Amino acid sequence: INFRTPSSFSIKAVSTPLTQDDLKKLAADKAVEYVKSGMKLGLGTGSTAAFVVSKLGELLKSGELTDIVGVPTSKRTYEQALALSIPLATLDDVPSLDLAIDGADEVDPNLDLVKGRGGALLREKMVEAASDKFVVVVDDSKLVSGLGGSGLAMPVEVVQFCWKYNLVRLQELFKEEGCDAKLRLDGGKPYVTDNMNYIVDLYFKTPIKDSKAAGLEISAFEGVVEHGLFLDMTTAVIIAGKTGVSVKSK
Ligand code: ABF
Repeated sequence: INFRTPSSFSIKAVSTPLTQDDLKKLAADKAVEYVKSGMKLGLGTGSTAAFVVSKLGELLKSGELTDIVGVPTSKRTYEQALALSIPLATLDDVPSLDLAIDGADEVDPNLDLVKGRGGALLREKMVEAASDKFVVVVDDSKLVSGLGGSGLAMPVEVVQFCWKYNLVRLQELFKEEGCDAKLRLDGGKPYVTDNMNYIVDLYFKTPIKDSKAAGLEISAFEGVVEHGLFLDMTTAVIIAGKTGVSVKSK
């Protein structure tokens, strides 16, 4: 990855204790150093990505960055970027992007990801797949040894029609991993994505054995729109921890 900074470095943490938000902001600020004027950018979703968007807004306002175009990965990010006067487009207008920056829910040693606990997985995957480089910003709580190994959800976006049928099929598919599948709820009602679909969250007792095969099998189900396994997409991961910020790239 040809960034303005070296591919591996660390910054000494300041002596005051850092909150989770401080860590997210550190990772976000580091990622924004990779943005250059004139770039077409994928704008991620989630609390870490929100720090990225807000920094981009600041840099545009101060004139340090000019001429960028952002493609948001959710309605939330669209609203945030619009409020910051970041010029916006969609993949219809700008089908190929220079750089996308987004958060993640899990990062494995191969830099493969689980994403979508924030519900924006479909647009995230479309935008990030259309980008030359994809930089992930996380605090170190997101690092796992195997995907699905955090005990938290691996989301699958499904059409509303017969969602229960797909929920059962997904749970069956991962019997060996001790999978529990649940429809995501929001205030007691099904959570509805920006694309008017539902989300089935998969909870694994053990990490997914072969995530590539799993992704293909999930996608083969009719009515599955997208899944939260983001494989072979990452250019670099910026990780903020109590001892500093580091960058991992393949
Ligand atoms: C998006 O936001 C995701 O794909 C992921 O679900 C989530 C991470 O959020 P946060 O940065 O708030 O932990 O990047």
